[in-house]
Amino acid sequence: MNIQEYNVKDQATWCPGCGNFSIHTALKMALSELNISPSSTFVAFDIGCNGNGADKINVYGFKGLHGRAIPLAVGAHLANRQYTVFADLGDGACLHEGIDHLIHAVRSNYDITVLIHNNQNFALTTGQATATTNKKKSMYGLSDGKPEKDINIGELVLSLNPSFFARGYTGDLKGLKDIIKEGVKHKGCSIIEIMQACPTYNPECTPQWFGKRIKSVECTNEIQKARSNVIITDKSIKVGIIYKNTKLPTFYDSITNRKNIKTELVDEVKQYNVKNIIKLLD
Ligand SMILES: Cc1ncc(C[n+]2csc(CCOP(=O)(O)OP(=O)(O)O)c2C)c(N)n1
Ligand SMILES: [Mg+2]
Repeated sequence: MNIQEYNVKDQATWCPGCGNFSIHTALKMALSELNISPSSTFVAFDIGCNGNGADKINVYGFKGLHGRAIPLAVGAHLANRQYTVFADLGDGACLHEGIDHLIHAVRSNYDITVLIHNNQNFALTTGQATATTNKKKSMYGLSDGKPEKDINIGELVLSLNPSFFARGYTGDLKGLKDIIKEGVKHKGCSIIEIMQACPTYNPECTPQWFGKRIKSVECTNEIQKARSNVIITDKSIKVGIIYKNTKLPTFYDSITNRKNIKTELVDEVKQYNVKNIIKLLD
């Protein structure tokens, strides 16, 4: 599939140097190389700078409320599993407004790919602290830094016995594209944390800053090993397919009453004429 197929006429409005350009390009490259057409792809977008890309890629999409990209993606996929389904959201949406959805998506092992744009702040609302912001960093409304502790996305996800966790970096387009491809191919809930450059609200983390810390790591199926690999220190941020367990059944495959049924749920929806019910309510 030609990559041009996923392009739209409108140009994105992100700041120069924003990692969202890289994430969109990596997603298009991954879909193109996997030969998945725009009309077979569904992306649930969130609110934020990431979500402002909702109409900047030619796929089926839905932009929901803040923190709700994951349940939208889950619903779309359970209704029609022939689509390749993504949830695309920011660190704020994922760890604050919608953290419950991340937890349930992992424990349910829905067969979707979750792209978490981790720019370490609530960017669209001009740089408030999130659970991934460096604790000492002065942020909008919190000049002395945030009072709360951090959340490491990898540690959280690995504590839930996931089937796939990866971490990519927007400065490594090819690496990110390869990770997204593996996430799509994996049967189960693929959580991909993307370390995202944000030159406007996180200018300290320059490409040089990331360059010194980003280190690639081999995939493991040993959870303890993966747990040590997701730890972020001042010297290292490990990227790659960090953990994969191909033995866990997906949510749909665990539903006994759907066994051997060839139709999709969307094919089974009946049309009802509600006119008479509405009349009764008059
Ligand atoms: C329920 C709810 N809370 C807060 C907001 C305000 N809001 C809009 S965008 C945004 C920041 C989004 O941050 P993040 O999810 O990290 O995405 P980014 O802009 O960094 O890509 C916030 C707090 C909202 N729209 N809805
Ligand atoms: Mg953010």
